[in-house]
Amino acid sequence: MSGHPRLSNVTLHQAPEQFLRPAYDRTAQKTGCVHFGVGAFHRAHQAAYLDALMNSGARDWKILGVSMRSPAVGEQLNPQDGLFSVNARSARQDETRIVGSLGPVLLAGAQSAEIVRALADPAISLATITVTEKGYCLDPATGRLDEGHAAIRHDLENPSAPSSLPGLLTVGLAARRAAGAGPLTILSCDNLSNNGSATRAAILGYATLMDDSLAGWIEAECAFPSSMVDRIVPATTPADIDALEQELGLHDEGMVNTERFMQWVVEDKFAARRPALDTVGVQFTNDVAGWEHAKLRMLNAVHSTMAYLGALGGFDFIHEAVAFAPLRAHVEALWDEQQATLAPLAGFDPAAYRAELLDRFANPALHHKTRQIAMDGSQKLPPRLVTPLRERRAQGLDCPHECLAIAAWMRWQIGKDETGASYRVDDPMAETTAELVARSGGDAAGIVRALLSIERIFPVGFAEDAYTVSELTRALSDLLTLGARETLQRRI
Ligand code: CS2
Repeated sequence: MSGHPRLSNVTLHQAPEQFLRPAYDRTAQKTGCVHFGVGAFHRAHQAAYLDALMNSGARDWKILGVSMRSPAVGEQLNPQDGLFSVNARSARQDETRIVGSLGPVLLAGAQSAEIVRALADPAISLATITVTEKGYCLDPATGRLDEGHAAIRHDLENPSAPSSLPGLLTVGLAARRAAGAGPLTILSCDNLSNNGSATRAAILGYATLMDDSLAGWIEAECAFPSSMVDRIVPATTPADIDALEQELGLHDEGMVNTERFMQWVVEDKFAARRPALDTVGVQFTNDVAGWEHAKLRMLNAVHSTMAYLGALGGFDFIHEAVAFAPLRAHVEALWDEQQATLAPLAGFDPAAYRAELLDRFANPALHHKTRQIAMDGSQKLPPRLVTPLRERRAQGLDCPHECLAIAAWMRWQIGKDETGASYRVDDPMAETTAELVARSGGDAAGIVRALLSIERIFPVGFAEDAYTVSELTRALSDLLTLGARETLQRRI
C-alpha cells in the first residue's frame, strides 16, 4: 500500500520534472464530451488525444466519464480529480504523461439521472464509447438489438435508472430532444466491424421500444460515425501502480501502462461541432471500413490467435509467445491468409504494417497477458477470424491457419490447460460453450460439431462446409493430442 500522497490537483506540482503534465488551466476547461466505459483503453487513447488537444489550446472538450458497471473506477479517479498517468513503455525508455482531460466519473445505474441530465446539456456535443463488444447488447446473428438481453429487459422495466449502454444513451437522447439541446454525435471506439452502424442499430432498436418518434428524431438528427482505434493497453496491476509510485512520488490508482504507438481513424460524419483532433494526429476520413478491417484482421485476429495458442502453450505474455519461432511462423502464414481478404487501401502498406505489428507485439516492457486477450472470444471471433475465413471459402481458397486459430479457441473452451489445471473461461457465452463441450463426447470431431452449432458465432452455412469442418477437426485433434507447441512445431 502507498506511503505517498495521492495524485490530485493539489499534489500535481510535486511530480518530478520529467513527468509531462497538462499545460492548460484545468479549471477553465468546459465539459463537451460524455464517455461511456472509463477503462484502461479509454484513458490511454481518447482521453490522451483530448489531453493533447487541450495542450494545443482547446477549452471545451473536457470529458464526463461514465463507468458502466464498476464503482471502483470512480473510486480510482474521483479522489484524484480525474488525473491519471499514461506510461508509454518500450524496451528503451518510458515516457509518462499526467493526463488532465477527464472530469468526474459517474456510475451507470446509481447515477443515471445525472448522466441523462448531462446528455441533455447543449454544451455536450459528443458521446464516445468503449464498452467492449458485449456492451452493445446486439444479437450477432441479426445485427439488431437483442431485446431479450437481461440488461435491456432490466432497463425497459426501470426507465429512470437505465444502466446498459443502449438504455442509458437512448434515455439521454430522449431528454436531449425534449430539452431542444440539438443533435449529438455518438462515436463508438470499440473493436466491432462497422462500429458506427452497430451503435446506431443498438440505439435505434432501443428507441423504437420507447417511442417511434424518438427513433425518427435520432435517425434524422444524430450521427454515428465509425472509427478505428488502436493502442495496446494491458490491464493495470497493483505492481504497476507501486512501480510508478516509486518514481512519481505520488500514489496514482488510475494509471495505465501502454505503448508509444497510437492511432485513431474517424469517419468524418459529425452531427454537431467536431473536436479538431486532426491537429493532434487523428485521421478524419470518409472510409473507415478499410482501416477497421485491416486492424481487426491483422492486429486483433493475430492477438486472439496468440492468446489461445500462447496460453495453451504455457506463455503468459504476448512478447513471450511471439518470440516462439513456430508460433511466429504461424502468425506470418495467418497474415498471408487474412491479408488476401483486404481490399486495397490508400496509405496502407501491408508489409510495413506487419513489420510494425511484430515490433509492437515483441515489446518486452508491456507485459500484455495472453489470458487478458483470451477473454470474450465469442464476441471477438466473428469480425477477427470467422468472417475473413468465410470470405476465403466463398472464393474457394483454403485456410488452414485460420482454422488452427479457431480450433485453438475451441480447445480453450474446455477450461483445462495442458497440465490439467482448470481455469475460468471468461466469456458471456461460457455457460453455453461449457455445456456443448460437456455433451460433445470429448473427441475433436464432437467438439467441433457442437461448437459450430452456435449461430451467434458461426453463421448458418458455416458448418456445412466440409473443408472447414475437416480442417478444424484436424487442428483440434492435434491440439488435444500433441499440445499447442508441438502442433505448431510440426506445421512449420
Ligand atoms: C486485444 C485488443 O484484448 C484484445 O482483444 O486484441 O484489446 C488490442 O490490444 C487493441 O485493440 C489494440 O488496439
